[in-house]
Amino acid sequence: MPEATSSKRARFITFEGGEGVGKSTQVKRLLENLEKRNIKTVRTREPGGTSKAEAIRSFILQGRSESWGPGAEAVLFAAARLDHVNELIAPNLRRGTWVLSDRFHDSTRAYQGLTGGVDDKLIGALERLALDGHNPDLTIILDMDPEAAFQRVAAREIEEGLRQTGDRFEKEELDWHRRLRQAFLEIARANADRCVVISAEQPEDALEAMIWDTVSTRFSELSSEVS
Ligand code: T5A
Repeated sequence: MPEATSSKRARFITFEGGEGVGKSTQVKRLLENLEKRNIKTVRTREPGGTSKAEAIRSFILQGRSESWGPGAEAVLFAAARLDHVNELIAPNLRRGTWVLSDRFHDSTRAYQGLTGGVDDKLIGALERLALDGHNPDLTIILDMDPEAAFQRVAAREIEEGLRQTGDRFEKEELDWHRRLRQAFLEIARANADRCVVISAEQPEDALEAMIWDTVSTRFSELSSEVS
């Protein structure tokens, strides 16, 4: 990452993992914990974070790129990321604001690469292009059985009146998500200095405490901040 030698420099933390493991919930909680300690922090997400990247998000999540295949989708995610890095992540870090991102480049490697079959060379090239040296300082991978995570998402959707039953996921889909889980674990093994895997199968408060412990241990400057 450009500049960045002082122990007081702003940090870039990403959250990764499968669907419904609790990333958004914990990104919000970490933001609150940092702000309580007077650490200026922004929270963002991928795909998204800027107006151009949010437009790409809508296009992809509406299923409009599905027939293009995982290679073209990897390129779209990278295009969104390039704007996100240039317009939001890099400027905030430069001005000393910590950045928490709900998903980042590991999602492309896990979904489109390791699970979707896109060639590692293309994934690597897209990472170099979009990140331009802005690697996360820490990546928290929330890990849990996808079946249990689907139950959480189904419960939320029932609560929001979006669905009536909890049996949305077919076995084939579940197998795909099991492979996705292994992909994130493989990324963690290959990037052991950057990634920390935490079990997401625990109550929100306990998970929050474990994440805070991980972050404050990793960044010793936090222990000198007023709580
Ligand atoms: N994608 C993305 C790619 O394919 N390639 C890429 O490069 C990128 C960047 C994004 C989609 O795009 C794909 C991946 C995704 O398919 P999204 O809507 O952002 O779409 O999808 P998710 O990231 O999966 O978002 P979710 O909101 O579904 O999951 P979260 O954020 O992990 O979970 P969260 O915090 O919203 O919690 C889900 C529910 O569980 C409850 C919450 O209250 C909520 O109801 N919950 C808990 N319940 C019990 N115990 C806990 N500890 C809980 N924590 C949360």
